[in-house]
Amino acid sequence: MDTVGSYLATRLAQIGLKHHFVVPGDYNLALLDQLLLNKDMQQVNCANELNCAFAAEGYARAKGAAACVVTFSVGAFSAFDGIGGAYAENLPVILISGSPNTNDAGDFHLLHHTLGTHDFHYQIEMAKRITSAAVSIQRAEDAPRLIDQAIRAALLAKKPAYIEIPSNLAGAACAPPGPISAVIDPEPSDAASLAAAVDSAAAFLAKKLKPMLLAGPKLRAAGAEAAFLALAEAIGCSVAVMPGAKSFFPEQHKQFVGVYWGEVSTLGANTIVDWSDGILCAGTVFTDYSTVGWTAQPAGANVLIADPDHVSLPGADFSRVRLADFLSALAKKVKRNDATMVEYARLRPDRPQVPTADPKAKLNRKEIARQIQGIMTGHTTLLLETGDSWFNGIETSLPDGARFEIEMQWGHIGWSVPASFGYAVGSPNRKIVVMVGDGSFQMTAQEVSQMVRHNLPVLLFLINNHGYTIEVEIHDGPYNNIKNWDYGALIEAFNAGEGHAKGYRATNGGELAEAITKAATNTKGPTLIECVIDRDDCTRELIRWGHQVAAANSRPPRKA
Ligand code: DPX
Ligand code: MG
Repeated sequence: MDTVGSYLATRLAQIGLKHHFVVPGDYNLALLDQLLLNKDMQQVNCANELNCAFAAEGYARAKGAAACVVTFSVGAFSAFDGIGGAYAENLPVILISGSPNTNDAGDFHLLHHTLGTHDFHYQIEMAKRITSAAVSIQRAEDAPRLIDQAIRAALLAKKPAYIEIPSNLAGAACAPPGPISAVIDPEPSDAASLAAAVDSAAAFLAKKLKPMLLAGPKLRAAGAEAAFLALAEAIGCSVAVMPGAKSFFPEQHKQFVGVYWGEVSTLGANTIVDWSDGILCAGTVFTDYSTVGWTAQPAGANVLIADPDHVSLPGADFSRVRLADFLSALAKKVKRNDATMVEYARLRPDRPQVPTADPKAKLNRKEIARQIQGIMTGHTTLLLETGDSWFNGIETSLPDGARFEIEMQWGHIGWSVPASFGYAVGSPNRKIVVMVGDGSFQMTAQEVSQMVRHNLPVLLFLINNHGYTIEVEIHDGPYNNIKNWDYGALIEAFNAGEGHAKGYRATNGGELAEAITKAATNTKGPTLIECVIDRDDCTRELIRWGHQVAAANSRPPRKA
């Protein structure tokens, strides 16, 4: 026989997890013991549950799925924020929470860490809103069915799942796991719907004089990057990506025309999107942010939307069509049409050449971006935190193999610190580079200490512009000022005599270059480089984008 905890551990290992992230608490201690018995997985502690959920979120970006284990209410409520992020960002993070002993409800006990009422159901009710499946195991014999059901739902939907395990059931006996195919095998497309969708899409594209492709953030979750590339090469047309899909199509590919983000696009992507008469949007998500305050949203008769399990085009809709199946089948049916590439050759702006700054001149964000560009390789994963880091980093040209992570849908400042920790645990052979603002860093800074603990050489560029600059551009006030910290000293304080973190402060280009050189030699721990710039040194793109988003946010209410 297995136990509920060992069953869960086996399933997590079988879906490819080599680690799970935890914060202990008395409701989950027996469960953590059971998970530790599984030698295929390591247990990784986090400093708090918000960071734990974000670490798992980052791990899922690297490995395709993740798990985090927290205690009841005091832990789970914090984790919910990161789980909401995983939901928004289409990442299957399994949240596991310890919960009250199964006898307590019937005994009418009041319990610690709860709301102080006899109701212990509120947590699963809350979890249901931010997961694809939420289960509570109240009898050990139900565990195999409920655990399989929750994990499968998460993997299929690429959304989180929630599993609640009472403190007295983690070690209780249950049946051993059956074949893992029951959990991981994908749902096939409906064959007839797929064929009809492909026929309609091929006819749609054939009628267009200037077709092109636009990749969106859900493309990776749908496992459709390779099929998208195949379709792009079959048509030979221009390919733009949304900001949340940067790196989902190789940027060195000759058909890559930039990041499409309305008027703040890179490489003139918007000019070709605006010119095209037939845009196949794969996994796109149009929000106020990604449409630049609703000023740039492809829609109408020229647009075909291919979602992870659905295709819609003018006058037709097809359900149960898996995106990868659709794109691969379509690639075999389309005609070559490179009109958008011919036009793009005329429209293509030169890549902005940023001149090297005088090494003694006051540091500015352009020089920071220029130097970060210089260290990008095919092994780099660049994580951009919410803030002007988005705009500073989005222009980075990614060499083949480089990856890029952004949390644009949830946009929780502070995400990048724990997420880069989780990502580094999941992908120890990649070079992890983070661009994070001072305000964001202050939210989750303590997770750097886990990078120290695990000797992870994450490289953090902390852009100290002395405040919440993006908010300054959207709507300024005294609330956008923050307390300055000595960031380099803080990082080294995490060593406490047993770590290799290094902190540097750069106020000019020369100091930055020197810090980057030193960082390259620190292979046993994180390096943080505080980059000090003026409060109003921000990108033109942030100002334009902030203006449009502010206008969208402040639309007056409609008259009744
Ligand atoms: C807030 C944002 O310093 O970056 O480049 O200076 O803007 P910039 P910082 O990290 O400041 C970030 C700040 C306060 N957003 O400008 S983007 C509101 C916000 C959020 N997430 C959470 N709370 C508030 N995005 C959790
Ligand atoms: Mg700032």
